[in-house]
Amino acid sequence: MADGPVLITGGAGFIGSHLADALLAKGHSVRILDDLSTGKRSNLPLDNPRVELIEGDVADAKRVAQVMLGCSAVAHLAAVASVQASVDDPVRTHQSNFIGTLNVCEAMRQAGVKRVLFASSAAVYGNNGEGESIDEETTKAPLTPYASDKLAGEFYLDFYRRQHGLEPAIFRFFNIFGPRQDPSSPYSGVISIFSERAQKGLPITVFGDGEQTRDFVYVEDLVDLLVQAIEAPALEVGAVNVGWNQATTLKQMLQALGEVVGGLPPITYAPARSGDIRHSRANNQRLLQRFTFPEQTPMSVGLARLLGR
Ligand code: NAD
Ligand code: UD2
Repeated sequence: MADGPVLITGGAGFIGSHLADALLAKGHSVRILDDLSTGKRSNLPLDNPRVELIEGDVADAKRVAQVMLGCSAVAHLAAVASVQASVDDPVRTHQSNFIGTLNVCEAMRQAGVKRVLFASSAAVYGNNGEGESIDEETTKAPLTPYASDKLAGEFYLDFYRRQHGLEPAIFRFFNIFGPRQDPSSPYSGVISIFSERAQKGLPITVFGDGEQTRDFVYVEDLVDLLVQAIEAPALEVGAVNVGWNQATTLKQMLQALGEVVGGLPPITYAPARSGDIRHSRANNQRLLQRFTFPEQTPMSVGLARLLGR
């Protein structure tokens, strides 16, 4: 791998800041481009001389071209990560979630940077494959501007691969959890919401019967895979699901949370959210073939770290 920092767009956010920590631990330098819309300076070890934080918008092509110069690789994570925000304001979120990706591709072409990781999402499958273990060939059915922008970004990265020799590693994340995930919106990740409320003793609302399942991945396990993709001598073509192929019900997750916290606040059950996916689980054969699996962080251990216990 060439010298020069790894550029992490969105590096002040939940996943990006964990990736920064992991790359620093492996001796890399990181340059972070973040508009701090949801990311925070306090997520980053800014006293480390190998960390550079540049405040800026990925939708600003000139800015992206400037920060790209001298970088060895890119992890493109910057996006409005809230699906609901994309539903409420498709035009604004498209700037970050699609134009930002195109700007990264173009800046890489100009600067001769080849390797790029892209944070795509299980949202590209929509409701397809529900109840099955979803593999990467499952028909795509983006139901929201967020999912459409992610899928379009994947196609553009593939165009730049064929046309300009970019080396994209496209990861479709399932449900990631861990410290620094923002619990402040009703549409934040369920584990971040339930953990915060359990810690504060505030009531928890389960939408539906609590038997719906998700394939939860602890953030440091995800980041281990992302570092491998940055460092791999070569990458195979095609997107890769990131999940454990494991279905955990919300009730099981709550039980684990109760054990970590030492009890749970009152739990109420409300009607399921409209359009909610009942079961989501990743077929991870491709991930297993291409990367070395980290040892899985058990849900209870991940929850304990999230709660600082
Ligand atoms: P996050 O909100 O914590 O991180 C996103 C970061 O991008 C923030 O630091 C934010 O300030 C920054 N950002 C947003 N718009 C920007 C812009 N226009 N210019 C520069 N910076 C900008 O969310 P996260 O969960 O860490 O998500 C990281 C990536 O992973 C996103 O691309 C998200 O879509 C994707 N993803 C996350 C999950 C999950 O379970 N958390 C699942 C699927 C995909
Ligand atoms: C995830 C992503 C979403 C999109 C989608 C695609 C997150 C935060 N969301 O949505 O962006 O990619 O996958 O499939 O990663 N719930 C409660 N109580 C609460 C909050 C949530 O019961 O206070 C339920 C919710 O109704 C759902 C489950 O918890 O059944 C998981 O919700 P989520 O928002 O964490 O994630 P998900 O899979 O719906």
